[in-house]
Amino acid sequence: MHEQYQPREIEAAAQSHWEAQKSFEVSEQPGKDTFYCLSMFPYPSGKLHMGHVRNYTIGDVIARYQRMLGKNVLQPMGWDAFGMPAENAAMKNQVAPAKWTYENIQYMKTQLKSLGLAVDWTREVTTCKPDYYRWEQWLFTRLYKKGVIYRKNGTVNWDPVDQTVLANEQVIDGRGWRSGALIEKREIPMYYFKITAYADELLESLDDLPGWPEQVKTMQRNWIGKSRGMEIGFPYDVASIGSEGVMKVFTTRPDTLMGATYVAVAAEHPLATLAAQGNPELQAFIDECKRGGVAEADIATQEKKGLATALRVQHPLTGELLPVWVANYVLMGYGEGAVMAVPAHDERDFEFASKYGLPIKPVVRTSAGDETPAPWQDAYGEHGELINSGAFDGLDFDGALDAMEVALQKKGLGQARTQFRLRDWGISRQRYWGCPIPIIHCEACGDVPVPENQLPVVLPEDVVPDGAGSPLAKMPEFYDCSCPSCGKPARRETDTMDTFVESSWYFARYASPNYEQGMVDPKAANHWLPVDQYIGGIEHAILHLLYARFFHKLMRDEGLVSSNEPFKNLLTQGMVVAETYYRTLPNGGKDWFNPADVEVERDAKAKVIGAKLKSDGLPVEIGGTEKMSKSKNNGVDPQAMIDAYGADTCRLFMMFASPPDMSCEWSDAGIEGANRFLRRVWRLAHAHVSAGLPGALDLAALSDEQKAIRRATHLAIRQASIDVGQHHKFNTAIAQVMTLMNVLEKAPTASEQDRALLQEGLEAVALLLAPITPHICHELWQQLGKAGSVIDAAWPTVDETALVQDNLTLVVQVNGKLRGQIEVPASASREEVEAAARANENVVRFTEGQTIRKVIVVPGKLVNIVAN
Ligand code: ANZ
Ligand code: ZN
Repeated sequence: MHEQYQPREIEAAAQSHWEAQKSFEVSEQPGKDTFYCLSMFPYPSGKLHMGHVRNYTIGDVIARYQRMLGKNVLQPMGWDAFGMPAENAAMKNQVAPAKWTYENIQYMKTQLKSLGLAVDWTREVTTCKPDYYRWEQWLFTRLYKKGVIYRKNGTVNWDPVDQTVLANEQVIDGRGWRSGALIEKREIPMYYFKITAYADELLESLDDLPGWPEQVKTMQRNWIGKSRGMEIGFPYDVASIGSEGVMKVFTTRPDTLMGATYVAVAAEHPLATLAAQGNPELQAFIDECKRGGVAEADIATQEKKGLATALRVQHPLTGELLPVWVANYVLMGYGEGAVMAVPAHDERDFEFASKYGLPIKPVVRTSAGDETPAPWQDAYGEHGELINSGAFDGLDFDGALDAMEVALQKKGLGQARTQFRLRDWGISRQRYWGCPIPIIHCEACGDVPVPENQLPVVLPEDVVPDGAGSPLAKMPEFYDCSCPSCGKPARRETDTMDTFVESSWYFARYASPNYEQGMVDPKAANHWLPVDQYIGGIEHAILHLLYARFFHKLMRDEGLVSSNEPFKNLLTQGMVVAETYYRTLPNGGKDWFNPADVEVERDAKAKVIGAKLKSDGLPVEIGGTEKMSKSKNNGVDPQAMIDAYGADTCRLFMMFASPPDMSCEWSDAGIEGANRFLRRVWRLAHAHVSAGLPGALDLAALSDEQKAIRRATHLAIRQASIDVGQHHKFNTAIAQVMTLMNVLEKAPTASEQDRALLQEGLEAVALLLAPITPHICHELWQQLGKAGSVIDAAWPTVDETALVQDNLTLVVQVNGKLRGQIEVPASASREEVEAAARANENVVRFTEGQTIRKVIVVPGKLVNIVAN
């Protein structure tokens, strides 16, 4: 054993051992408990960042711990390889997205391997490879035939200069991010997954996921947004509209019906189209609305605007004529694309009516009273007793709903309805670097799914996009084809799928990554699924997790998997944050400096009080801790840290800095500390091993002092087992090992018994740290003379007899001041403890000439003597 801790050699040796032994390759083993541990797979952006390192370390610690519990653990890894960054990089560097992506994968794979992850690399999945996306296309064609996927027109952001469709995040202040051109809304045909058909189940089965954070379930519930309400019909006023008909609205507040003072429709609503005929001003407004962004957040915050029309509809109960407005805050894609406006009780309607001088009629008594004077108050939206509502006056919310429903149903103008906020999932992207949609357009036959024997539709990999429209749409060699039904010349779809589709089922493919007869081998999939522990960032709390849950149910309904949910337990890791430093530029902007280039000054309590740039020695401002990001230039490159300290130190630092679900603050001092601790462990082990390994421990012959050491070992095992097993609190588990190390470092080594005790303690240290710092523990285990390697060792168990204490040490205070210690048998009575305390020589000295008024005994801890 080397005297010095040399992480480079140790880590290389452990990794080649695992590789040679195929330690992490797993297969289905009937009868053995399985544990499927999955970290969200990375996008191959180029290199790992600290967030990756944290995510994969957490997953690895859990996987290794479960393996030590005797389970058959699957921990796979792969690449979420399609997506826009590859196209952007391609345009910037004139290299094909495929080449860029595959090179990134190669590099990042070596980085991941250097972390020493217990990953079964034979199961690596790369979503941009045809052997993967072929099955996505296969499922697409099945679902299309079933009607779970359908085509309809959808609204997109259109860049008229680049002649391309932009994603919401590529539209900045209404302009294209590359061209700067004003963005238009366009209607184009798109393919949709009917996720709304699963809305109820997606909502309800959240209740079957006790292993998910409440916060994430709430976010999913809100996103699905089930609201109970009513569909209400407003009959056309034939005089102004020119025909008979009913305008429908969806409302969650039928109780406010008597307060409706106008109705408003979306720009795309048929009544808007009708009103615009011969009304150029209205037509211009409609065009303007259609141009705006399509992101829902924009619509919620944008200024409410509208235009009156000459059209009228009748109030369904009173027959009163209400004006029809076209308003930009009404969405075509939601409810009926029309609202009954109740300005007294709806904030958007209130703002609109105030602006355009429309009547505001309160019909609910709220905690704010019977009136709704400006400005808007949240209380106006409360439920309450009905007023100004004729026959409905005095009813409460539920009573009003029932009464309104009866009254409306009599006229055939109302029906209870549940509405979901969730929309169908539009997956068509007019992009190149994605999975081709397997559809052929034939003039005679329409949309024809590509037959199974013609799959996959392979994406050509040697294309460099130029940013002006989809390259596939300019490649006849791609789109020219013949119709699978009639054989006539036809055109292949050139849109690709949303990259969220690939990440919606990769977890199932890992079970049988090389299976060629289907999307998954049902036997393997059902053996491993559902995932026992899923780990990833909170930024995926909504879309990715919802789509993956949806896909799992789609696959279930195809008979591919038998479970209802893909992820039994979910851990959302906190962010990695670091201090930020900046100088304010003359133009008011900020110039951010990387922490590595800054020297901080600390006061005696290690609090940062100032900072200077290393290069010029002049001060910089301290900007507080923030998520590591390019924009704040506070990222720390994990590779530099691994190169400098080794993977074990980085892993230990990350796991010790905070519990996994909290944010983790990067600090140089922290990583130094982690490294120092590993060197301490090494030093003690080295000293111990150099003296020759001791014989067996003789439990019957332990002195009290020796019993205390053994007790420390087993206390550490007990606490660390609780911390890791029940709460994923790796930080406190590490603290337990540190406490144990303090004891072991001071332990005597004179006798064979002493050294046998130290051996037991060091073995416990190696086992408890093995999931966290696997390389050093691999080496320690061998050096401690253990047979087999530590990854095949079992998690240590507590010897309860070691925890029993014969004697207790109690602190003795006189008037609250520490004056000494006493040693008493663990079985001593209160009286015996008190007597021992009174007899303590310090106590005698400090109470001399005084009267003892009271003796307080805190069992197992202290005795306080009150005297004066
Ligand atoms: C009258 C009313 C009175 C409303 C009131 C609210 C408060 P959730 O809960 O999100 O489903 N709405 C309906 N369709 C709309 C559309 N296409 N675009 C914009 N807004 C629309 O919201 C349902 C409420 O949103 C409905 O209830 C409707 O306004 C509005 F005191 O109707 B309410
Ligand atoms: Zn045809």
